[in-house]
Amino acid sequence: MSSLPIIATLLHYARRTPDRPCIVEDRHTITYAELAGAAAGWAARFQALGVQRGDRIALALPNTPAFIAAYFGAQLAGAAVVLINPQYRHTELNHLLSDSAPTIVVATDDNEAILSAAMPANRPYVLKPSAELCGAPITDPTSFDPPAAHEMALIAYTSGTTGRAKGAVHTHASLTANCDAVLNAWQWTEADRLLLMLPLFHVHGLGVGVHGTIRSGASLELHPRFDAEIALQRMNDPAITLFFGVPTMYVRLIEVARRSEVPKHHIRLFVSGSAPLSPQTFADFAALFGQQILERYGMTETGMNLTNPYYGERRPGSVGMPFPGQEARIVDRVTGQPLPAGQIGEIQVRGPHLFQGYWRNPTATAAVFTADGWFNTGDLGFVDDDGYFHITGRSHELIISGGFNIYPREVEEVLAQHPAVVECAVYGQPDPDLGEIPVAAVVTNEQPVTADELIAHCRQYLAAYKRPRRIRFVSALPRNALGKVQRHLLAGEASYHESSL
Ligand code: MCA
Ligand code: AMP
Repeated sequence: MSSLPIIATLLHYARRTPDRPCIVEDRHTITYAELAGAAAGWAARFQALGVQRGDRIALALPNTPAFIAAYFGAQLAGAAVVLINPQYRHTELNHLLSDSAPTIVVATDDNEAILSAAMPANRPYVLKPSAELCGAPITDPTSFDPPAAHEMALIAYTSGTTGRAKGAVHTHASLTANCDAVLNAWQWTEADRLLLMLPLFHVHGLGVGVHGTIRSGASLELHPRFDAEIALQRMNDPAITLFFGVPTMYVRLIEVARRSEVPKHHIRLFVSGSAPLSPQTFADFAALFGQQILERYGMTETGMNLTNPYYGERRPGSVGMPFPGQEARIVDRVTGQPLPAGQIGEIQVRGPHLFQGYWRNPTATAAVFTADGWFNTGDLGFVDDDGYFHITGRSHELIISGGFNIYPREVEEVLAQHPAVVECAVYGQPDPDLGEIPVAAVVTNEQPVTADELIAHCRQYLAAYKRPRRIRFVSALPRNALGKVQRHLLAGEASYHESSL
């Protein structure tokens, strides 16, 4: 099974252990044979709609078994999947659809934003509530040739510093390499069941949660989204052995467990990633749940890069060491030369898990790879004397709120379209629940406008998590001698030119 695509692993288990549970959702259990059959049903449907090898199929679906079946069905038909947050609005959708140019867009019948944004060329396929749990009839998967390892499997969009999202292209080989490193490091076996409450449209939920489950022949319990109370209830089930979350989820689990009670759980591994886990949350969780959270570090372009050990010391505030088969180092940001332990520089990673490049964007791809194959993550950090990596910051202006990424420029462009806004700057402010929240400093003209109106304006054009949680009306933005806005000053000095508006 060494470098087989994940879809081929699914077909393998469907033959070998057809009746083994794969997805548990609500009161339904979907076996390996049923998921593979439904994926084949989707593949047949996509082919009937004219999908060719190498085409793109966009999925804008909520967390349902149909998402997972359509995902593997698209790959079985030879297409690459484009992941779309079903909450995206026109600004985000227009860019994603015109850039990835999918042949088909799959969305639910209530998602008006995507159904109206899809152009005739990317025909919307409307998923209506269907009698089949996985959204397609069970079909014989042996009539399809699984894709080859080098073929394109996934395009996951990740915002660039310019504010325009770029599609990170993964082949089947990079996804499999990623998955095998994770299985090995975290001792994932077919006896495991993952409580999966992360969104499937990001690499965390899909590339780690779903791929890891299928690749190890294990099972997952799928939820529409995270809810701390439901999570605590479900942890009572002895079948559940794994939980993966972003730090906000752990903050909320602690908060609810303190108010109610800590469940008697059988979870052998709690993993945190996508944003920094505070040592306080690590300690509080260990005291309450009797388990140390394993923190790891990943990226859409690379999948998983660094992990604290499964056996051995899980060091709070550290993201651990490279996964098996991968390399990581710290380099000087100017010279690109490796730095000794203790010195802060840029984190670079290398290995078979890396993406192929940005979709139709060789310039952006060239900018992030060195000649000898190292990927510049844009994250800053250092290695301590024991080889544990620590992240200290980012070289770009990303805000991570609840594990969702927000690029200031994208929000600023939308705010600037409001007739009352003269100029604005968006920056991150620490938040005990979400890690960071986006705040906008806004200079307005004489037209009266309230903070609520500006926030509502952003909600109209962008996914809700990107809306500024606070608007500061200021008389001017801090700029350096070159006229560039100094976001760090806004972030550090709450009273900067605060006006009385
Ligand atoms: C929340 N929202 C969602 C979801 N969760 N939209 C779609 N799918 C979801 N699963 C919406 C909310 O409805 C809300 O919109 C808006 O986002 C902001 O929510 P907020 O008030 O901030 O909080 P929340 O709704 O309580 O959600 C907190 C959360 C959520 C549960 C922690 O942020 C979450 O699921 N985060 C996980 C993100 C993730 O998986 N990131 C991985 C990317 P409205 O106000 O309209 O209701 S990084 C990655 O993949 C790399 C590889 C890595 O290292 O992992
Ligand atoms: P994305 O582009 O959505 O894949 O987000 C990747 C970014 O999330 C990384 O570049 C980091 O900045 C951040 N990230 C992921 N895991 C961690 C972690 N454990 N600690 C700190 N930052 C993290």
